[in-house]
Amino acid sequence: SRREVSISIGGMTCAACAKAIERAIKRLPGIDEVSVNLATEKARVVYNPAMIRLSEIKQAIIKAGYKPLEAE
Ligand code: 9UX
Repeated sequence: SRREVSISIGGMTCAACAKAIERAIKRLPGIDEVSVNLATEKARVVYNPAMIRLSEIKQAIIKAGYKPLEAE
């Protein structure tokens, strides 16, 4: 199955920040699509919930140096 989530992210100040988060998420298992929007401060992620948990995606964002906030 596939799940789409929008995660608000704090701490991005430039386009390279957004690209760094995209790279950090893309290399995780079970990720189908990622796009990070600097203007809205959100990441849209499509993933396979049988392969990865939302909490693991959030951990990758933290590890990259940013702050995942609420997800919907
Ligand atoms: Mo440029 Mo964005 O150093 O943190 S990547 S501001």
